[in-house]
Amino acid sequence: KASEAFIRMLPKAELHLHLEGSLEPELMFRLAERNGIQLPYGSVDEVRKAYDFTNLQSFLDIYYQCADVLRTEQDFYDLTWAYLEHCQQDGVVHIEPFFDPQTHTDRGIDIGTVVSGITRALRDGNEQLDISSGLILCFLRHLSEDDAFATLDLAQPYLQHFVGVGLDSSEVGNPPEKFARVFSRCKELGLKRVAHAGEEGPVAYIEGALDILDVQRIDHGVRCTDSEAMMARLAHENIPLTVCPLSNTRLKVYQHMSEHPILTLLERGLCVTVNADDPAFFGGYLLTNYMALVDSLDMSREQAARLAANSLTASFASEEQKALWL
Ligand code: ES4
Ligand code: ZN
Repeated sequence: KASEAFIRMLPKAELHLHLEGSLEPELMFRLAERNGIQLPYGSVDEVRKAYDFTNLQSFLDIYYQCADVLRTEQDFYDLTWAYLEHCQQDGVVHIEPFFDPQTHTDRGIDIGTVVSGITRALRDGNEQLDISSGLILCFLRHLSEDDAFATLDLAQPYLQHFVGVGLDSSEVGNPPEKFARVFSRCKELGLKRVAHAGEEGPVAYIEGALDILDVQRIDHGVRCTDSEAMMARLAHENIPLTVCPLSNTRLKVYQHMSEHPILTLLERGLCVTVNADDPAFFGGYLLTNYMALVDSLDMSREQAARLAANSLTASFASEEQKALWL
């Protein structure tokens, strides 16, 4: 079995992390006070008790509500910096975090405020903590494709700050096809593409993300286990899956971690990676996710090392940078 000290020292990338999902209740209260906002919760304990989810939507309802405390450039800086400190603790050397501009622009926050706060922290993280990064702009799939196009227009002045685009929020009923045109435009703009698919949604959504959105990675993708053909395709085409163990158990994709298929997929030759998704809501950062696999699935040192290497391989870092890590 792998130890925490062993996994901490493995160089790792985190490729599936929503910055808004790293908002800890303590910081949420601090920002609410700083911005003169009344929260619907009386204490940090009360907040944590509310984080008892039954599925993805029950989480998203609370997640979007919590994000309302984020108002100023400094708020987005503080949020991102707090996450970077956890990365340093966990031995993370590279991150490709998500942010959801629509969650903020729909509340009247300027996208420049959001991007500036996040990128200033990422720059400090690079200089002071030696953590490299590539930011990913996610479109909310419960909103329309026109809304996504409008968001891309708002983001136009900041495109050089993004390595790619993603697709998140309520999966079932919002298939990848809905965003075919905007993803095609993003490809023309030279952006990489990823999409949440096969978290709660069917294998057909993984297929749509690959064939219609032309994504380089699948976020979650665990429901590929429903299809032998899809597992074979993901292995053969070397499509990385950014798997989030604690997220999957907290959102009841699996009732217990012992049922999680990540190591089975690893042994079948898929490029699976470990990620925290929304650590402030799901009970832990990257190292905690790795340790959950040790505790419930008896993950070996060799498996942990392969998962860590996969995360670097699956990243959008340069081949030169990867050669230095691997
Ligand atoms: C998310 Cl776990 C998950 N799935 C889809 N969208 C999301 N946004 C934040 N966390
Ligand atoms: Zn996610």
